[in-house]
Amino acid sequence: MTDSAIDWATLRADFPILDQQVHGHPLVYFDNAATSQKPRAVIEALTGYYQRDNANVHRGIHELSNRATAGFEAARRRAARFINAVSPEEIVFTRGTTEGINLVAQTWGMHQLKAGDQILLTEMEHHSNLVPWQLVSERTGAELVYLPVTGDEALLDLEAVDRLLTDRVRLLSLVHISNSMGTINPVAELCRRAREVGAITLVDAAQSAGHCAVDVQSIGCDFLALSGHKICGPTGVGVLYGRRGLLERLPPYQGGGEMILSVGYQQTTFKPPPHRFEAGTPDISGAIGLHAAMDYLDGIGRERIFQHDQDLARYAYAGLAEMPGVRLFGPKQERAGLVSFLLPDVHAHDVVTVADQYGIALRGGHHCTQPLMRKLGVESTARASFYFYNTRAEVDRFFEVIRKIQKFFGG
Ligand code: 7TS
Repeated sequence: MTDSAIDWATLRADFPILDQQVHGHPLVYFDNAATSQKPRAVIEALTGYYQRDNANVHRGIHELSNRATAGFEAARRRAARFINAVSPEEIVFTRGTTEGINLVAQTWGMHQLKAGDQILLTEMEHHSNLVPWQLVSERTGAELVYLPVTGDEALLDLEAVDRLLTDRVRLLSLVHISNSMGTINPVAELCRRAREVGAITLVDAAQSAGHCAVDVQSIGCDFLALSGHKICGPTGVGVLYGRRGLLERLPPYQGGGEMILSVGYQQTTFKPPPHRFEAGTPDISGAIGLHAAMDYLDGIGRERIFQHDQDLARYAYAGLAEMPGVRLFGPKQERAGLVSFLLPDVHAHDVVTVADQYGIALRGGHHCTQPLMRKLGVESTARASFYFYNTRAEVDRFFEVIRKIQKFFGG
């Protein structure tokens, strides 16, 4: 299929939710960084599973249980292909990116780190890649160190890497695409540098996995976390990739059924990864829905999705830059599919509230990057985040409404 063969309007029709009016206006959904919408293929995979196959996994010998188990494990193999893991044993199903990072923090972090060690993060991390490490730091005495961000463009200060990435660093954990700024970080290069000092690496792929090609082997990371709901899949399911040799050395995360080989009253032996990390009944339907989402996205091609989203972001950024007094955040050049901005003298929440009255869904706030907002000297920004079902016509509608808001607030 050539680029011109992609009919984005037809793809849009795969998303029933987009065809509705909100407050008397056609819905313009620009809150995709928070969660994406779901195509019919995913909704049907979920209902199909519940209508035909629902049973618990890994325990029954009856037909429905076998089907549920087969569906769940097929989803694991699909997830491995989606991020080019070497084997499905490297795929742990989680609730999402947050749980994936917490799993690494609680298993690897709590057991491996000690006073004198350093954890290297960046100043643009989402709270879910900050707070788990603060908890580990409090318990182990390991120190948190941050790669700085350079002002409103929010690029990583790569010159600081030489200074900060020393052999005291045991872990580099960083975001691939910033949810509040749209920065795309050079994760492969940074993972390579981290390996040179013997550090392990974790990539937060919450904003990248569904928006561009993500290949754990070419990135060269040890761990990578993503959320199903941001990549057209259901809420409540996500993936943690872990390099096999490393997963095998980690202790369990939670204890319970499904993750054991043999249990006595005093002692238990655990299954090998990935099952060692999946205590209790997993989100079976979620994994099956996620399988359908991954098929759907790769049917379009993530490179194409990236081009499309980037085009909308460039268009939106250029349009906002022409408006008087608008403060724009994130890279001027290579940016992912979102824009983060502030109108002069209008609170971001007011922008979002008025836009909603015109059917446009934005997000305003600190976007769970409070320390970064403080560093930039703001409380919040307004954010429009795009996906492949959004159009330039919708961005034009957004411009119209932003002009109205500026007029309304006397800008
Ligand atoms: N990491 C990044 C970069 C994110 O953008 C998010 C969610 C998470 C981690 C956490 O993902 P979860 O699925 O475990 O909650 N980001 C956003 C956002 O930008 N607006 O709402 C949620």
